[in-house]
Amino acid sequence: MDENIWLLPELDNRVDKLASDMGLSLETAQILLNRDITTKEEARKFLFSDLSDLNDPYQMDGMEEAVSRIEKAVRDKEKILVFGDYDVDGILSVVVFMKAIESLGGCIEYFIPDRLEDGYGIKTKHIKMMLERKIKLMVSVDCGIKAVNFTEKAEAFGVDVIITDHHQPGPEIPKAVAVLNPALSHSSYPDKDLAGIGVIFKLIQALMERRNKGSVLTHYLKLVSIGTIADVAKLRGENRLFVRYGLEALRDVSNTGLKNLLSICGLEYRDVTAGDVGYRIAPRLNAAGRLGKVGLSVDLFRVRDKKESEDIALHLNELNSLRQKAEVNIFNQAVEKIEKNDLEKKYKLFILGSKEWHRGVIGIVASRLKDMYHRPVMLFAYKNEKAFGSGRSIKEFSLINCLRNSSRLCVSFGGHPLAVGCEIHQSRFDEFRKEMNVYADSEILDTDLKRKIKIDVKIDFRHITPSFLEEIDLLKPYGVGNPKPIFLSENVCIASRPKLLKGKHSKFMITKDERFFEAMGWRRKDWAEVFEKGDMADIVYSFSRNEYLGKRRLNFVLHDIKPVKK
Ligand SMILES: [Mn+2]
Repeated sequence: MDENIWLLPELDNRVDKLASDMGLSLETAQILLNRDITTKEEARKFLFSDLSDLNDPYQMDGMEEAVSRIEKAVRDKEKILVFGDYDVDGILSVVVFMKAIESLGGCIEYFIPDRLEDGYGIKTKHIKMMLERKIKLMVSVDCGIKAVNFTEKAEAFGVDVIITDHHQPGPEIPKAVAVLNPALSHSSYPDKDLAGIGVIFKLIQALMERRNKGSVLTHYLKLVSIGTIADVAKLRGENRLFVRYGLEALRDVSNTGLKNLLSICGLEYRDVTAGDVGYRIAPRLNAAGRLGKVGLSVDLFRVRDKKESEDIALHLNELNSLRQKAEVNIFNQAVEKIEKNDLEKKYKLFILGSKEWHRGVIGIVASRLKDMYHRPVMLFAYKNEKAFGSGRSIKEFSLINCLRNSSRLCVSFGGHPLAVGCEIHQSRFDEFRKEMNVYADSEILDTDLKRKIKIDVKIDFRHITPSFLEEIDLLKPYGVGNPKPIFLSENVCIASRPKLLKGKHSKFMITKDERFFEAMGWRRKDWAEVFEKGDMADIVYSFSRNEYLGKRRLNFVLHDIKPVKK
């Protein structure tokens, strides 16, 4: 059994005050403090804010200019082009902006670059396409903050440009009609974490409120919530509002495409969670872009015909299955290489490659392998004497610094500490791998390779009451920046013989203080083999509440279990 490290924070000395100020349990107060919510006002906002707490869109620099220019274009029937990106954030930004402009009576078309042919972002070559399409105003979504040359040229050709983006700017900002980006250093906008679709939503909010159409905004939040989650934006501040109200609104969907999308994801008849968006919805929308058919994902929401929309949804599902199959293949081949060669004992960084692997999929697999082995992983797809790599790292190790150290061996490279991409000549691959491994060996400590579990708070079974569960529900939606709370309970008793489910999961009945709970150890059959009835243990777990025969039941999802010596 591999040993995880349990991290339990000291009980915060502000916990009593926050609990009594808010009328909350000490455990919930500690969970809030762990998320840097320290005052009564912050707690009130986090737990109880509603759509009236959305920021004024005009707090974002450039909003006034952007709104006036768009209103002019709508009035004069000028052709607007929305320029997007091939990921979910970019695709849905295009969809919501087109919908908004059309509802105002404007003319709008879209362009999304091809992932493999064009790559990310706006390039000067795109001017030709815009002139051919007789565009008068271009609005970028989820990209464009570095399109300095493009903007200058476009304006010279008589095309006005509005940039909306959330990526970090370069040294120079494009001289556009307006640049909307909360990440700009001089921006006074209170929320820096908006996804691309959050920024375009603020623009839509400004346009609608000016026409007293603010009531339509909740409809937009459905797609805004999906884009925000898919872009792994922090679910705090305004993003938390988007997601809370957006996911709620998904209970009542009228758009045919969105309905069909939920249906192929198996989400028609239940509440959608952030996890569902990440694991079910986003992969299907992304699948089209990965395989060079990004337009399908836009069409899904735009076609009126029921049958046509159904066909598109099925097609997306198929593309996603293809992608999944490719992913499983690569994953299995990689695991085989790792196990057969005993790489876990030899390397702290895994670098593997094959000419059979698809460039568009290796990143996802690298991420899964990183989670499984808890160490950085780089996978390469060989093609035409070149090796295209995609890597993912654990937070203890900066993969981009490692790559920088070997940059002379790369044709190109980029990324950040946790995720990188690069291209190298295959002839230099062995040298590259050797050098990267030497660097990783010297930088990664043995404790870095241990998985750490961040526990929120210790809890007695006696404190798990219906009113406590209601309090905990106020913390939803969970996701990036607001993880599901993790509890520790000590000296609990395993009440009956653990069961093995489907040969791979463990199921426990656990008791203390005359309370009984069912606890699941997913994919941990070893636990059912190790523990016996009557054993004492410390458990680390989160809650899972499901509806069963009309009754809500509470289960535990076990993250770890350690025996207590009698
Ligand atoms: Mn984005």
